[in-house]
Amino acid sequence: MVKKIVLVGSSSAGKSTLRKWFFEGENIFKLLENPLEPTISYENKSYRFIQELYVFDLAGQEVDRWFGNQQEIFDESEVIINVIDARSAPKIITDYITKALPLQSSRVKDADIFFLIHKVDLIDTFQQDKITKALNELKRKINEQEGVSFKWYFTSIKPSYLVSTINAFADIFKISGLDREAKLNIKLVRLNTELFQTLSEKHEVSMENLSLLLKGTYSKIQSLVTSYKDSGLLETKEKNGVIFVSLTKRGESYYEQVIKSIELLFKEELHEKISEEVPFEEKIQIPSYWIYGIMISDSNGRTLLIAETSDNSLKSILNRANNPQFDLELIPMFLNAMSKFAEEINVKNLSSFQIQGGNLQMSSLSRGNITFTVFSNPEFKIELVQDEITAIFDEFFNNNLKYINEFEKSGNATPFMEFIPEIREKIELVIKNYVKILKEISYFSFDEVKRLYDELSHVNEDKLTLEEQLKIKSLKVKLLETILKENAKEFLAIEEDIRSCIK
Ligand SMILES: Nc1nc2c(ncn2[C@@H]2O[C@H](COP(=O)(O)OP(=O)(O)OP(=O)(O)O)[C@@H](O)[C@H]2O)c(=O)[nH]1
Ligand SMILES: [Mg+2]
Repeated sequence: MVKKIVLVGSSSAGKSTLRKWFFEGENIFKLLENPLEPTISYENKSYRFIQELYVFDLAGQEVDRWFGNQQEIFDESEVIINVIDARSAPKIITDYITKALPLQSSRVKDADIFFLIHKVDLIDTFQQDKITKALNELKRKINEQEGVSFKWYFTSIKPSYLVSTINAFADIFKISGLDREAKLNIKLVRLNTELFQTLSEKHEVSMENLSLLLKGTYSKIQSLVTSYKDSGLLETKEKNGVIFVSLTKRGESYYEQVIKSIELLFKEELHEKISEEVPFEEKIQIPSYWIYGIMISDSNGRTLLIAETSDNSLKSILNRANNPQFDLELIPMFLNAMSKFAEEINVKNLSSFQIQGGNLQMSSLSRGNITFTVFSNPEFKIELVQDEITAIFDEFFNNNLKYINEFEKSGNATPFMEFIPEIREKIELVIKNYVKILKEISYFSFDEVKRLYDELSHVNEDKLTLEEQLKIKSLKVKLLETILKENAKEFLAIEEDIRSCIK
């Protein structure tokens, strides 16, 4: 799925410069010495950066239009990056933010909005402090009045600020889930849990009201409702042309047995919704596994197989609420609803998705109707052993086609039971190998890599051939990708090339 990023802000703030530097690897000295032409209307470019990205770079001269009667330019965007000239008076900056922020609640509910106070190299620390104070004050005020917050960063492409600018982008990519291919936004998890919560409280709600209450787009809510309707958890009724949604009896018990526990899984991210009355047992000993377990399920949300790394390792992490009614077997219905959003995402013909919260990471891989989900520690860098995990799934899938076909008809999961010890063993091997890889790259420091990026940015391109210049550009972009993805393996693959350019 292509993700849309919008760069907006007043004229000459540095949007196009940032875009050229970040996505195209353009030399920072050239960008500073030979300014770009002011953008007219907007430029939209697609970049293959971690994933397929569409970047809309809007003209600053028309900023009133973008926030006025042409707001549709922001539709379907994943990330909106506002670039503000650091030389602006603090009041101008806070006014701008006050004007840009409501876009999120009014137009682009699913987008993350960030503010870059750019060209920080042109102001002194005294001015920086003034801006910081004004922004903190605004943050406090907005949070008090509307319960919303915003993220902002000082940035510059001047060499001495480059590393902190990279860190700002890394943060933006992480928060908005762009740092990984096929990563589902945590907001989708919230949408799921709030859907059940709302229906449980209000019993019957129209589709329009659901979309308003859950602050989600109509099409997203519709797709969720359809998915749970297919599983028999929700039902819809039409009255005078209006569609009303309610929980079925099964849906009610599903809410008690699963959703209430899931709400707590992503505690940090969903914190606004967590009420005090749910006892959250911090005391529960959470085993420190890399992988808690795996689950194989079908597109009807039925479980074929659950393999826990050790007894209750998966159950205890998923049921942190200690919900006595919690049922592990019902988790696949939730996974199934999630995978609906990942259907457009295709990685090597296998659709997959990943959700990462403060407590848990879920990585799924589907083939046909069957989904393989790995539940792991959020720190687990699954990409380091992705091939091995895919191989386990492929082997299971290919060796069991007959049983899988039977399961589709009968729901009989008994034949898969005997594979549990085997899968457990294989997962253990994967973890052993993972630990080995971790050791190998333990000397690895991304701060070191960022310094290398800095060195690469300093390479004097004047004496280089056009081909060599292009190579450096593409290496810079690749290097940024590995930094943002924190992928040491990918970095090691290009390290030699980079060092040869620096020499
Ligand atoms: N000192 C300094 N100058 C910068 C920096 N980033 C960009 N600039 C300069 O700022 C000027 C404007 O940059 P652009 O990228 O064209 O600005 P823009 O936001 O795209 O402007 P519009 O297209 O008119 O909306 C250029 O002269 C850049 O060289 C920075 O970090 N530091
Ligand atoms: Mg521009």
